Amino acid sequence: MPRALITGITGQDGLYLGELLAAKGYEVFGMLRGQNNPKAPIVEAAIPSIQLLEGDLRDLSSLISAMEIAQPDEVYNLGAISFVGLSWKLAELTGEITGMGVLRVLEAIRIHTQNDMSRVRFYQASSSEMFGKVRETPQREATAFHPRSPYGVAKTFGHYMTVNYRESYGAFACSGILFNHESPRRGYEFVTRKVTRGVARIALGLQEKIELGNLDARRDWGFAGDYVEAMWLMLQQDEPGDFVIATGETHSIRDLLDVAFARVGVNDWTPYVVQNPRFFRPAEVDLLIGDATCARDKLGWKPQVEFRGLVEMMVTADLEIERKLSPQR
Ligand code: G4F
Repeated sequence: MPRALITGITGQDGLYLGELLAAKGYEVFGMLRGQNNPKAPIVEAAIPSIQLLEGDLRDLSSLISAMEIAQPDEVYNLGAISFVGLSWKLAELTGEITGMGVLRVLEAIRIHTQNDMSRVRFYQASSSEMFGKVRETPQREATAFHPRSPYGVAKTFGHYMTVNYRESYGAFACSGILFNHESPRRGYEFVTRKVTRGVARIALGLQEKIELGNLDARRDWGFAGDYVEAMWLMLQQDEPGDFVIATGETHSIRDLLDVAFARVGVNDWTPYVVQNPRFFRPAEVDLLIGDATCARDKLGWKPQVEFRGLVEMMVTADLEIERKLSPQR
C-alpha cells in the first residue's frame, strides 16, 4: 500500500486529493495545524480512512516528526496562506508559511531520508500567480515570472527551492504551476465562490447585492477535482518535472457573473453587483491563461470540466446549501 502525506489537508485541494489517493488504495496521512482543529471532522467525513497528524509549516521539527510517523512514499505540499488579497496584510506570515514552509518540508524530507531524497516523491503546489504581470500569453513552463503580490513572491521562492532541491540533492521534486481551480468546496473569500454564493442567496431572496472589486481581471478557471489528478500523475512519472496545469481558456469576472446569474434566470446582473474599492488590490494580475501542452503530452492529462459547467455546478451546489440553511425559502 503506498503511503502519502498531504499538508493543507483541510483545503479544497487537500480534500479532493485525499479522496483520490484513498480511492487508489493509498494510506493517506493529512497534516493539521493546532490541537482540536475545527476542520478535522470535515476531513474525516470526506476521507474516512484518513490518519491526521499534527504539524506546522513554521516548525521544522514537527515536519520531521510527521515524516517519521507517516513514512511517506509521496509528499504533497498544499499548505499555504492561499488568499492573494490577504497576503498584503499578512506579508511576513505569507512569506513564512507559503514560502519558507516549502523549504522546511524539503529539509524535513532530506533529514528523514538521510540525504537520499529520491526515496520520497515531492509535489509542490506552485501557482500561476508567479507569472503576475505576464511576459507572454499564454503562459507556459518557460515563461519568466513577475509576481505581483506577497503571495506570488512567496510561491516563486517555493518553486525555485523545489527546482533547487531537485538539482542539488537529486530529489524527485515536482512543481505543479496550477492556474485557478475552483469547486463547490472553494472558500467564500475567492471570487468564484463569492459570486456563486451571492447569486444563490439573491435568487432565494436572502441577499440584495454582491460587492466586488475589479471586474475586468481575466483568469483561466478549471475544476479542482481535475487538477488533483494532475498532481498525482506528476509523481508517477519516470522523471520529475514542472508542469503548467490549466484549461487554456480565459474569462473575466464579468463573464463569471454572466454565467452565474444566467443559471438562476437573470440576464442583466448590473442591479445586483456593486464595486467596492475595498476589494481592489494594490497590484493586480490582469490576465492569466495557461498552455498545458506539456501536461497533455507527458502526463496524458486534460481537464474534463469547462468554464460554464464549473460555474453552473457551483451555483447549483450553493442553492442547495443556502436552501438547507434557510428552509423557509
Ligand atoms: O478568486 P481570487 O481571489 O483568486 P486569485 O487572486 O486569482 O488567486 C487564486 O488563484 C491562484 C492561481 O492563479 C492561486 F494561487 C491562489 O491561491 C488563489 O487560489 O481573485 C481572482 C480575481 C482577481 O483579479 C481579483 O482582483 O478576481 C478579482 N476580484 C474582483 N472582485 C475579486 C473580487 N477577488 C476576490 N477574492 N474578491 C472580490 O470581491
